[in-house]
Amino acid sequence: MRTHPFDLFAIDGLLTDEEREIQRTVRTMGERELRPRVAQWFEDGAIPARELARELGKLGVLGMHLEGYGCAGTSALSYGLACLELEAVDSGLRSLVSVQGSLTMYAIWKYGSEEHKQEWLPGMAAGEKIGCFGLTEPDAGSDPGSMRTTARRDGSDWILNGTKMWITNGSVADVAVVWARTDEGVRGFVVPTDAPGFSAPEIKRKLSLRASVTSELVLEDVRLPAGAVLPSARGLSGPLGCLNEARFGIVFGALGAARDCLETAISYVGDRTVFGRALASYQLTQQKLADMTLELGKGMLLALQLGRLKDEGRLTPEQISLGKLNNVREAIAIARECRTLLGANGITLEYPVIRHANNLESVLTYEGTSEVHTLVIGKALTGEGAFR
Ligand code: TGC
Ligand code: FAD
Repeated sequence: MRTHPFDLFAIDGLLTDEEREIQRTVRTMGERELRPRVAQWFEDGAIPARELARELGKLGVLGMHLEGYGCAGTSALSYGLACLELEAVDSGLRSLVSVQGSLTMYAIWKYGSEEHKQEWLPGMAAGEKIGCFGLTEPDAGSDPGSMRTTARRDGSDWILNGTKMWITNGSVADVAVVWARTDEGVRGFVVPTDAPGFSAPEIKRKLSLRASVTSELVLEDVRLPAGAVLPSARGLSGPLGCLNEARFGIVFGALGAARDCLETAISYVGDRTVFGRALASYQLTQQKLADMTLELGKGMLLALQLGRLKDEGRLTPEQISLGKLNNVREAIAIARECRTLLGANGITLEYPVIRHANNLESVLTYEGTSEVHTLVIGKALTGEGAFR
């Protein structure tokens, strides 16, 4: 008899009926509809983004933790569990959902005018419209405060110029939330992607997150009306407030990828015979499995604690950094260890493990690198900022 790693921690007992039901629904859809297709998307480096967005909209996961405007209004913890199940299939799918719901929709929902909300949120929740979030630039990633994209006034209009880099969903988006430097500090703009002067060339030749669209955003004298600015976001705290939301989803999501690797490895070592016995029967194998189970379970307990704090309105950015740093770091370690257990089979797309491991390289870097989150925690502990 085999016990599932999460059952050793009795994780299910820590969830409400509603949370378990949401998790089960997303898992079932992911396993039935997405998993059979995802290895091919990864191999091709191409996804049917519009079709996928509609399927995810129908599932109700786009902006699911937001209230009103066609959004489901679930708890944050339920959203985290949905991210976990999507990332168990592929980090690229969770990325699509994070960027749509936690970054672009959240920016509009939190900082936008009533017109912005009415215009974009219902269509985005349904997956009829796709959004992207342009913060990073070629020369400003970890340090978004050094961004060069500008927005200047021309009468009552705004004129945007600059380049954003590594933007998820960029070339398939209908709307981009673009952050730019103005005379009043950093402001956010709602940019319809058919605006003259806007283009979004796709970034090719990625070896990670291949089942996800990544693009540049090029803004050449993009003229926007006065109402395009997000009225309630001023300064860097605007975009960083959105990152808190997406990072929270990753705290859970990364564990989905890790769980999938561990489940695959446990099944594999039970079937694989080496030196006349099941690979599962060797002490070295069992030590690997036990160590990975410990890290997966501890990561889940941390995620649940952060989820409860978020639902109580008590979660701080520093706590999100704890979760993002730990859970992504452990997830990638688990993926790599599982890869060893699968031997040569571990390097093919016949199994999900190398795909997850490669994806997690991006997850380690985006939404704040491990180094950035380490420094956030360091600052919280010492009171000393060590970023510059
Ligand atoms: P600093 O001087 O500390 O702060 C500037 C202003 O922002 C406020 N603030 C925050 N507000 C909300 N949430 C947070 N987490 C915040 N952190 C800081 C701060 O209070 C201040 O406000 P005010 O009113 O006084 O002006 O900023 P800094 O320039 O020293 O930078 C701090 C640092 C390095 C932590 C920050 O810049 C950072 O997080 N860098 C990493 C950038 C990043 O994560 N980029 C992600 C881009 S999006 C993406 O990757 C999507 S991937 C696709 C997917 O999600 O699937
Ligand atoms: P850099 O900031 O140049 O960092 C390089 C190295 O230096 C890293 O190891 C970093 O940790 C380290 N470093 C930086 N500062 C310090 C310091 N003070 N002390 C010590 N070490 C330091 N961005 C968006 O805006 N929207 C998106 O939708 C989006 N999607 C993405 C999708 C993918 C697949 C990827 C890979 C990235 C995406 N990003 C997106 C960009 C992502 O957020 C950035 O790549 C990330 O913030 C790091 O920036 P950078 O790549 O410029 O690295």
